[in-house]
Amino acid sequence: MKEKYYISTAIAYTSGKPHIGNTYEIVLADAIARYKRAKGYDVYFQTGTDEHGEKIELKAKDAGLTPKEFVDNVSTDIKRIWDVMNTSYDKFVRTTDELHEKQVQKIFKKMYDKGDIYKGEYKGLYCTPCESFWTESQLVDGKCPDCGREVEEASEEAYFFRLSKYQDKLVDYINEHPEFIQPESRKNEMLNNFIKPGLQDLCVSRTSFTWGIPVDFDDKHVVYVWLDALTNYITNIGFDVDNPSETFNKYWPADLHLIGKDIIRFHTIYWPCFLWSLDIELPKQVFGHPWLLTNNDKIGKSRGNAIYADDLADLVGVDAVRYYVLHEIPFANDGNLTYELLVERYNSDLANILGNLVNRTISMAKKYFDGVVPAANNLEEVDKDLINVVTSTVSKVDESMDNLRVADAIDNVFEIFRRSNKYIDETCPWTLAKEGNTERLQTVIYNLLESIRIGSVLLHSFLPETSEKIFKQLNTDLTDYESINEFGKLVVGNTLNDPEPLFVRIDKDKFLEELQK
Ligand code: ME8
Repeated sequence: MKEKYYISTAIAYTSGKPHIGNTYEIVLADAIARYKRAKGYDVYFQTGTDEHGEKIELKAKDAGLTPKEFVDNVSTDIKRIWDVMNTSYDKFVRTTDELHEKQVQKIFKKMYDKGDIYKGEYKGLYCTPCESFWTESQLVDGKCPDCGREVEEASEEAYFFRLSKYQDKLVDYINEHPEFIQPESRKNEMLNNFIKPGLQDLCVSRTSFTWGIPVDFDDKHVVYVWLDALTNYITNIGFDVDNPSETFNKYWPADLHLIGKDIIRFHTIYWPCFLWSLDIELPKQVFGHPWLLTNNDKIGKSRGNAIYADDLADLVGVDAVRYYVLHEIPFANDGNLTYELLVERYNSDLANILGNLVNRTISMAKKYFDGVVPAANNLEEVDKDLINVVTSTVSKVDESMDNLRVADAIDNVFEIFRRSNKYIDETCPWTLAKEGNTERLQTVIYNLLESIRIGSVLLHSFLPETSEKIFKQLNTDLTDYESINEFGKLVVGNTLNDPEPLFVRIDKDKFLEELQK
C-alpha cells in the first residue's frame, strides 16, 4: 500500500486572468506533487477556481455577461494556463460545481444546527475588493490591511460563526504543532497579531449581493465566500456531513495546503475552526509561500504591471519559466522577476550549465564512441569526487524537499551539472582522445553520461519536459528514483540518440529590444 499525499493549492479567483505570481503557486505545488509521486506516494493534487462573490458579480456586469458566463470564461483560461505550465494536478475544482454547492449548504446547516452559526447583525468596515469586514484596530492607516484600499461602513443582517468558541483550542493547537504553519515566522504573526488579541465571531453570510451559494434555509443570504472557498478542500474529495466517502477517508487530512502569504490567516484561523465544527481533523500543514514581485513591486491585476505565464512561455519556453519561478523565490522571502533577470538565468543556468553540458557530453560520446555508452574503468580521485557529489545530491534534494525548500532543491540538482562541467575541464576528454588514452576517455564519458542521467531523474519534478528530452537523448528508460540509488546503472553498450540543443542562447539586447516593440 502506497502512503497517500494530498496537496492542494489555493483556488484562484475568477476575477481575471491569473498573473505569473498566481501561476508560481501551481508550479511550486506541481514540483512537490511530482517529487512525491517519484518517491512512491499515492499523490492527490487538487487545484481550481474560486468563483463566487460580489467582486466577481460586479466584474461580470462590467463585461456585460452573467456571472456564470463570466466565471466559465475565466476558469477555462486559468485551467488553460495551468496546462500550458505542464502542471500535473489530479483534479481541477470549481466552486460553482453542483456537488460543491450542495455540500456547502449542508455544511452551513450542520454548523447552524450545532449552534456554531447564529443569526445577528453585522456592522463594520467593509473592503469590497477583498470582501472582508475589518475592525477599526485592524486597519492600517485607516485602510484595508490586505490591499490598502478605502473601507466603508456597512451593516447587514447576517449569520455568524462562533470563532470565539475555538480561540483557546486554536492557540493550544498551534503551539503544540509547530509544523502546522510554515514558515515558522508566520506562526508567530498569526498568534500574536490575530489570535491572541481576541477572535471575534465571523460573519459568514451576505445579503447585499446574490452571486454566491444560497443558504438553503434562508435564501436571501448567500454563504460568505471564504466558507464557500475553504471547504473546496473537503467537498471535492467526497466529504459529506452525513456520510463521508471512502476517498475522503483515504485522503483527508490533507498533507499540505500550499497558499500565498496573504491568505495564511484564512487557512490557519478560520479553516481550523470550521473543521473542528464539523468534527474533522485539521490539515497537517499550511505553507504560506512568499510572493513574486515584478521589478520589486507587487503584481496587481489592476496595477497594469501584470506579467502572464503563457506570454513568458511563448518567449522563453515553459521549462525556463518554471525554472525561473522555482529557483528565484526562496523559502521565506519574496522573489523578483524582471525580463533582464529572466534572460540572464536562462543563459547562465539553462543554456550554459545544463544545455551545454548535455550537448557537449552526448556529442563527445558520438564522436569518440559512435554514440555507444562506454564502460568505466579504474576510478581516479577526480572521478570519485564527481560520483560523491552526484550521489550525495540525492539525499540533499530529499532534505530540501522535505522542508519545502524547493528553490534549494533545484539548486542542489544544478550542483550535479555544475560539478560535471568542472569535471570536463579537469579531465579534458579531447586531450585524452588526442593521446589515444581510450580507457581513461571511456571512464570520463561514462561518468558524465551517468551524472547527467541521475541529474535528469532529479530534475524531472521541476522541469519535466527538459528531463524527458535528456532521457530521450540518453536513450534510457532508467528514469525512476530506484535507478539512482547507486551510481553506475546506465547500461553500457546502449546507443545514444543524436544530441539536440535543449536551450538555445538568447541575445539579451535583441530580446529586450523586441519586447519594447
Ligand atoms: O486568494 N506571488 O485567490 P487569488 C505569489 N481565491 N503568489 C501570489 C501572488 C504573487 N505575486 N499574488 C497572489 C485567492 N498569489 C482566493 C483563495 S483558497 C480557499 C481561496 C497567490 O486568485 C495568493 O496568495 O487572489 C493565493 O495563494 C493564490 O495566488 C491565488 O490568489
